[in-house]
Amino acid sequence: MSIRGIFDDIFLLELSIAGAVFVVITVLLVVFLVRRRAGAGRPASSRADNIVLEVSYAVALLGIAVFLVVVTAQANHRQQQMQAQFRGAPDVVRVDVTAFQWCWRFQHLDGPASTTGTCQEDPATRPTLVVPIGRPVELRMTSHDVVHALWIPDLALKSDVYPDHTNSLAVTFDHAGTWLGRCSEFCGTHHPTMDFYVRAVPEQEYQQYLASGSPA
Ligand SMILES: [Cu+2]
Repeated sequence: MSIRGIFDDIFLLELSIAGAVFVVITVLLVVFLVRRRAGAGRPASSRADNIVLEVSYAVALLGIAVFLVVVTAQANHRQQQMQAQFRGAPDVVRVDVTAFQWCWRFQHLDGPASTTGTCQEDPATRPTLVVPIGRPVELRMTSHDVVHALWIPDLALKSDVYPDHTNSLAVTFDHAGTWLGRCSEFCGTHHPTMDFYVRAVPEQEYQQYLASGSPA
């Protein structure tokens, strides 16, 4: 199970519950509308309350809310455990990530490789974080100025990035690919262009990158 997998499971569960609530409410609404129209002309019920029905409804809602809180906390705990395991792995790849107005710098602790760029306008000048496939990668993130947030939408990874503080995200890339990363915290004029790439490559290519300092 990956971090993305845990996220997908919880999202699907919550979507299913939301969908079921929508269907139940819609069906009840239609049923009562049809019944009311069929009985048009009859006086409306003078009954002011229905304690059993109202209490049952409140208990059902409370039950759903408690269930969602518990399963979400459990999923969060599983993610934290997975991240702790990645951070403690002997072959973990550590990268210092610095956010600044308005781009990113990635400094590999395994070697001299450091990547930055100009995020604005031209995609060719965006920085690319190169990581190996199959090894845990820990991103240790801080900001040079204001609050930013690192977000890789396709991998369901997101973390705030603060000045004078280091946040950590750990993840394993199990296949080769390139993903778009963004800043998801409004941080000033060029916030919308603060994009970067993450590229997962085989170990040998990663070692070449570390030695040369530039993506092959
Ligand atoms: Cu931003």
